[in-house]
Amino acid sequence: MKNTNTKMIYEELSRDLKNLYGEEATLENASADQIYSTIWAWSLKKVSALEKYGEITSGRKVYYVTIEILPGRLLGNNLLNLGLLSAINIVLRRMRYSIENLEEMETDPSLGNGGLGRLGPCIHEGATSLGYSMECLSLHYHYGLGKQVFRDKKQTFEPDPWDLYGKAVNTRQADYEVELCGRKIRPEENVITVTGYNTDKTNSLVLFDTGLASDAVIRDGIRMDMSDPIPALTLFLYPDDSNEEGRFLRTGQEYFLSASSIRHILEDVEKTYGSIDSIAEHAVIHLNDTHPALCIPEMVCQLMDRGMSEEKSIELVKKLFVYTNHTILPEALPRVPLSRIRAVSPRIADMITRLDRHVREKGITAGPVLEGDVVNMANLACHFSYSVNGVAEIHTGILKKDVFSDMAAAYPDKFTNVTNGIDFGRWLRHANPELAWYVGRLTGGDVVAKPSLLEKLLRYQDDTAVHADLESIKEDNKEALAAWLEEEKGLVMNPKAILTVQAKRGHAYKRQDLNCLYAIWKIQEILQGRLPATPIVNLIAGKAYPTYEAANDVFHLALCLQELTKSPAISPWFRVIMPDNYNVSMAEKILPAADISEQISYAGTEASGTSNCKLMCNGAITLGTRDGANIEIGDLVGPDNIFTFGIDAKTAADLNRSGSYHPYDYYSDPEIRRVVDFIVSDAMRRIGDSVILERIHRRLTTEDTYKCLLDFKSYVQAKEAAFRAYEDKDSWYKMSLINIARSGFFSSMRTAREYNERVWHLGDPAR
Ligand code: 26Q
Repeated sequence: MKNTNTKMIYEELSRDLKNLYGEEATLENASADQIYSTIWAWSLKKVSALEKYGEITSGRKVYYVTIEILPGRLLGNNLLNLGLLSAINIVLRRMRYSIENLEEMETDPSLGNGGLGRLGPCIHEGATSLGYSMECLSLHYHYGLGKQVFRDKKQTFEPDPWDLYGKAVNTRQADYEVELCGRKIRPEENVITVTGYNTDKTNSLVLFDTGLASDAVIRDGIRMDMSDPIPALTLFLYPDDSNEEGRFLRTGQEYFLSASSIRHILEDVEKTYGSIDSIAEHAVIHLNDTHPALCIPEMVCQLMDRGMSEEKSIELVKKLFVYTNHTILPEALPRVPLSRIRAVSPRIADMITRLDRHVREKGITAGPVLEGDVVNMANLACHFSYSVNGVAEIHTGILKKDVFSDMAAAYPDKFTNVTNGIDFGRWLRHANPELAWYVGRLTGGDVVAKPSLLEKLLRYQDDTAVHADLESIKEDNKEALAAWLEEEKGLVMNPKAILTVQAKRGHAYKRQDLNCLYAIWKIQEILQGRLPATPIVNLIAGKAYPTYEAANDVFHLALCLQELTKSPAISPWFRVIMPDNYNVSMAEKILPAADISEQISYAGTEASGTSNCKLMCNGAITLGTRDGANIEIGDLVGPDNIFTFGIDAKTAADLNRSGSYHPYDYYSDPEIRRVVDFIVSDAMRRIGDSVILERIHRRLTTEDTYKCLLDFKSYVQAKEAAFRAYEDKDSWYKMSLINIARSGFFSSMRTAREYNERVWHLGDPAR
């Protein structure tokens, strides 16, 4: 499979180019667009020549059902997996092109928002590389989550089409129909082949579509006429759910995903094995959070349609499902009125009632499925899955001890931790080729195939020449990022500055506002003549739900600070920058350039985090609370190689329970008051929207749900300590090296392997 023969590649591409654009076309005179299309088609030919795991009938297959999926760009990733990336680059350089430039021509589908959406493709990549049969199932949103555009320093969204990607999609009509809101729909299955690293076997990503979406229902931006859910169903991920029509549409999407997935899985098993009689030996259905939990009642109904008794169907379902929880926040543990589900599918609503009864009849009083007329989706998922897991040690602990404590008592063996992982092919080798090449040389092995090899770097931890090399790689990445930000986003970033990065969904618990409070503190320091030794760039990026006012307000504050820090009195020393439309491909540019990884959630709220792992393997040092996977990072690198601050999860939980936190007590502190009041100062009002700024001020001083003011001083201290530490380059790059060296644990191959050993039990890998 590995063909690194550049001459042959050159000849193949020349021939393909002529086939596409006529005999006159040569690689030397072709346009960038023609070369891109030729390479794209050529890479897809190579991919489709590989063998599919799905066709292998030994062992079980895992079907991973998810409402969000962020695959990122395909071209570079596939070429890397095929072992062709370096060779293609050599061929392209001869024609004065680079693969990086061509990759920019590919759209990056926004079929997800954050960690939950990216985790699927990372695990898929790891599983495929390990030889596991795994299929991801999601929806074919035409315009994704939307493209984030800042207008007047406010977040807005536009449709984000991703048709270029269409060339990689095989569309087929399903053989089955699903029934939704009284209509029979024959889904379209849009299939994308997924490659693994260094393997000639592939898996699939299947995106279901109704085939009935209509642009005619789109109003301005991403607003839609949702009176009829069918034409709107697969247009956008997370349509506005601030009214009942929107909530109904979301439930419709969730049911469409669930029903299509179950029918697809049954058909797949039937086709492969001739019947579904021993489905539990062949299939595991992995629910990525509760959005696809309606798969459970749907499966019972489908099994009964095939002649199985209700009792038997329910018992079988309990052997098929696995549920991963990604958040403990009450507002993200959905409680859906049964009447809404009934309007989407009366049959499913009835089945939920029976499933609730089934649990009660077993004498299990923990976690009712039905609470009056409300369906507790997480309880439904817990009762009928044979395994429930959290995504980091602390998170699984909180699930067991707190959120699902009654369930954990009822089913003591059900709960398992599988700490998240990331794909080192994309996040190290592809995003940071210079570092990947360098660590490959020092460790003498393929760190993508075996990330644990990175440990070998530890022997260079005191080698000052290695420190200098790491510094120069980081500088190159900052230069590249600065050039890209200037060209693509019109943002000025000093590549000589320290780069501290908080890149994640906009959410109150993630505390982008705490980061802004630091920025204000720093601005005040600078205005009083206390200048940092090295300039600082404070980068914030991410998307927030359009209707989530508090998160949108904080983004407005960050954008005001971006404006303010353009002032000549501040900009040479400190700048806030906030590029719009953060997505997978932007992350691939930002994360390799970062010095500091901001992971500042309120302790006990961030299930795991995955940007923390991506930043770690790119040599950034974590500045974080004791939360999510930060704790495991801290354990791996030791306290000298991480900057930890703030109260811990236990203290936070006690404080939440006692209700004894009053932000005003902290606001009374003159230093904190000066910082907080700056939000509503004349300087800020001139730049921003006073109504929003006042809202933020009021929230912080009267509610401060995630206790920014409590952690503020400790955050400032830790951040300042990090900046001071940066001044001693040898000790900084020693820390950086130790972080890279210990990051192998967070490989998604390890995650996939643990899922297999503890949860999926797929049997012998197919390779
Ligand atoms: C729920 C109910 C109603 C409407 C929306 C939702 C909803 C939507 C999105 C609930 C959750 C999400 C997304 C959650 C998410 O991205 N969680 C992240 O998952 C990562 C992968 O496990 C973790 O690393 C992050 O810590 C977690 O925040």
